[in-house]
Amino acid sequence: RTPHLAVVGATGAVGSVLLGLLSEHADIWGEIRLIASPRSAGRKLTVRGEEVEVVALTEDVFDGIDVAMFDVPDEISARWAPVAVAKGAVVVDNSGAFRMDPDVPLVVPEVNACAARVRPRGIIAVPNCTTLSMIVALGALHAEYGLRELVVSSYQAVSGAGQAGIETLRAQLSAVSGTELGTTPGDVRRAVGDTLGPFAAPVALNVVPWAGSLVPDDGWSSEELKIRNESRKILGLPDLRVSATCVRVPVLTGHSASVHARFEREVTVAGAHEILAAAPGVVLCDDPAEGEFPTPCDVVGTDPTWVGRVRRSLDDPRGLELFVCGDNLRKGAALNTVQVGELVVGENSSL
Ligand code: 11C
Repeated sequence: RTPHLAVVGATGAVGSVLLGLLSEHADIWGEIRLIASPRSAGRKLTVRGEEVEVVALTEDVFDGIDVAMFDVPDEISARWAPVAVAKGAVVVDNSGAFRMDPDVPLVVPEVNACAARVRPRGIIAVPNCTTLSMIVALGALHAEYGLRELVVSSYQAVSGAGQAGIETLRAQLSAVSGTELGTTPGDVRRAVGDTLGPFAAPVALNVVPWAGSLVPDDGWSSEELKIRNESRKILGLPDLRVSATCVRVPVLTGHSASVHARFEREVTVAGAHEILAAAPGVVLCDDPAEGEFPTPCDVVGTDPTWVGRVRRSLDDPRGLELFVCGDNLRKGAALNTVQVGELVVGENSSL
């Protein structure tokens, strides 16, 4: 029979992109049930051209559901994903609650689709949007050259922090626009006052070298360790050397990363171009002489990982430098979730 889908967290920033994707993709679903907190119950959202009423999260909402896509905070997923599984659903979870659980595969279909088949807990996890902004391109390069080390600096959009992040940047931009702020120490901070929202410092007219929470581990942030741990798990490289620095920038949507990747074999720019141009889910955009390189404002709303500024490291024939951009709400979250759900349905035998 046609599988039924539940979307848990349908009203959030990622949830609304997810409903848009379900409307654009081939329609493989029977009922699509929209679920959110009791506060949002009763709202009507459009999916596949029809209005659907949002229902509150309770045990009963998973009755008859085959696949449940979760986009909610970690603690909500931790509590409710096992409930959905107990009701017979396969859960595709976009939170951080299960990503590092050895009994939960962490899946990016272009890189490790096979991993989705082995899911002892009935849950498949989707990586963090920052990992997802680069991993499709790196997976393709790894398959050819053998990845050994990553040094990453992220440039993360405010929508990574959800609707609150978007509203914060908009409010701060209003406070600074048309002024001469940004010319003396602290003037922007004073102007935005207590509208820091989810960020550790003003994000308008600024960059903030902090995302996530402090991990009691010599100053690393949770976001930086997610890049390390998730990249290792997705690529099946438990000893991959990874150093990341996560930075928030005044961009609404579209995460970027500057990546130094070191491989087992020697690399060439022409070889890397060939691999990236042929890789599913990747668009090569690399002609700096013509001003062609990816930027978040050009790639927002698109599906692929965009790669440019490909260079061989000057002091290391096994090193590549690249700049990647991707929409953190699409491939970084909703699109990967939908792709994994479609993968599960495609297996049909194990639903
Ligand atoms: C951000 N990447 O940009 C984060 C948001 O573990 O799914 C996603 C956090 C996560 O703030």
